[in-house]
Amino acid sequence: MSWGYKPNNGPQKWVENFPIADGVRQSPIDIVPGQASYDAGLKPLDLKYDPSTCLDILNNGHSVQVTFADDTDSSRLTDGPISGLYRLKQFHFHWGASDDKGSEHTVAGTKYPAELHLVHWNTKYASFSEAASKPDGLAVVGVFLKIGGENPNLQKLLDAFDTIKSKGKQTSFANFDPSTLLPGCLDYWTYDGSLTTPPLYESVTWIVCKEPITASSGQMAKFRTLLFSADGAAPDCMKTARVKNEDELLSKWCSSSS
Ligand code: B30
Ligand code: ZN
Repeated sequence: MSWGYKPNNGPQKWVENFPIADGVRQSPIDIVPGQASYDAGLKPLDLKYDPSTCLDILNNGHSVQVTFADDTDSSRLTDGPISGLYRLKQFHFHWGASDDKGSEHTVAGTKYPAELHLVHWNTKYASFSEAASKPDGLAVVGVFLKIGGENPNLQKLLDAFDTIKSKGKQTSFANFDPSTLLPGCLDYWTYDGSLTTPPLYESVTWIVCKEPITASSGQMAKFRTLLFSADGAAPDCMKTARVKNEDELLSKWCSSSS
């Protein structure tokens, strides 16, 4: 059985096939702003994205992912907490079954309805797959989505969802500028962490934007029309929240009676 988000294959079970799940720099985490230390040496992020590197949009069975050509430096991240140049490989989202949960990171316990991840790899390595397991291999920019006005830039993606409803479906997605999904202010929190899904490599410099972007409740509902399941199988709506606290409650709480 492959990994997923159900009780029988979800985050609490991942350790059985991916022992690094018990590692020391696992993501996501709860970010407690008052406990973060101010680092005057941190530079502003320098993100440059070329819309012509945008290739396609894919339902990979655990998220919706937009993939970029990464054979040149045209779409890249520099500065911020990282050194060197990291190329954009893909972005994807995590969301919940309802608007009260869905983000992976939380801010002082607050869950957002969704979280966008822009995944970049360090060009000191030869490729994404080589970088993915290295301690300084990846830099992921996380952006929270909160409920607010309809987001026209997000809508361009959502309009493609009917075509990629089930697992394995893919369609071309040309000329999309991912910087249109970034908040106006690029202030961030950063820490050394991991991939939040298998293979859970401890290879990610996390850069989590403090300012969320907005999506309407109707737009959030559109995410939940995507399916984990392939065509022909029983439809199974995709919701990819780890819901960390609930997982922990399930596994750690004991009762003195049944
Ligand atoms: S995340 O940003 O920490 N959520 C991967 C990339 C970013 C994150 C998590 C995982 C990743 O590259 N996983 C391995 C590659 N995947 C393909 C993929 O791009 O999404 C292979 C796979 O499962 O078997 Cu999924
Ligand atoms: Zn992610």
